[in-house]
Amino acid sequence: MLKKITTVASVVLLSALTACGSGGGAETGSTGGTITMGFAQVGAESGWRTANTKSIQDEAKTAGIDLKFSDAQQKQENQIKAIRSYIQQKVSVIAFSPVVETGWDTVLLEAKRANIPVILTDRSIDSDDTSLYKTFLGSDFVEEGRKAGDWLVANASGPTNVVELQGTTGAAPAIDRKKGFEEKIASKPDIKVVASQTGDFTRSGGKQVMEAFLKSQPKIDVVYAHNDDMGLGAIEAIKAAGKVPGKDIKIITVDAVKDGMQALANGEINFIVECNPLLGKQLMELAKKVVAGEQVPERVVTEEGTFTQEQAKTVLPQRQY
Ligand code: GYE
Repeated sequence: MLKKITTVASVVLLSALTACGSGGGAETGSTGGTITMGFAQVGAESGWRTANTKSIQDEAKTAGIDLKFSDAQQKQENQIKAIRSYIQQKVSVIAFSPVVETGWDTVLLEAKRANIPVILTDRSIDSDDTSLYKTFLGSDFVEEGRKAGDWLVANASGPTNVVELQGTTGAAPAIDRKKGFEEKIASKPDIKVVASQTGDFTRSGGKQVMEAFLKSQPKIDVVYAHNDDMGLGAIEAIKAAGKVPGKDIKIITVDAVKDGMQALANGEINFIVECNPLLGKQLMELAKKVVAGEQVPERVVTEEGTFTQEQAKTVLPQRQY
């Protein structure tokens, strides 16, 4: 209840700020002047998200783009409200990271009718109408899942029971990371996913679900967590159950944020697939082009790698996030 009130209040506040802001002068759009970007962020659910938000805020400043930023607390209805408020404010461009894949057509059609270009960043949407957005900048999540699966296929010996900690239900990275992983382990019938549940991409969610798995599953060999934070939560649950993470139960995660890399270097995680959150610079470049009416590629894929425990030890001191 409290959360709800805060959210509504912040949306109202957002509109109030708008009313003052629009008197301030800077005209936007392709006619020149300052570009205003409305950014509807998913939330602050993970280390990845924190780094992503910082990158967007820093790079907007560097690019001289006036950023209006909102945090939807992982709720689609909050993101829709924020997008509507950006349309009302007549921003030059709207960018957002859709919390789930479906249910965006109505609000994006409103943006299109208002002639405000939309950029998808980090996560994509599932819609037949690709005219609703100009471009999608972000990772290939299916490929990330495949990399996790490849590592397990190469490193598993004998019957291997896997428990999966899924990301937010309906979110592109949760759907795709599951898919890519399953595709790869299908080649080894010895590897079985014995339980799979969402931990909502949070540390507390990962811990809770892992506690339940440890009680209900007689034999767990591997945890596949769709992000570092859930893997870190699982580590706590494994330790509390008197087992050794990284040894008794192997852990594979996705992201490679600092806390995850630290756990990898310490031997508590076994393998991390990288997902780069530093999308701010490319996003601002795309925004400038889109507002100027220039052509942009439909899809911009982020390049990323993977890390073993040894590699984590080497790169950890230079990690930015
Ligand atoms: O992996 C996870 C975050 O959408 C790629 O969202 C992003 C994911 C990231 O909560 O940590």
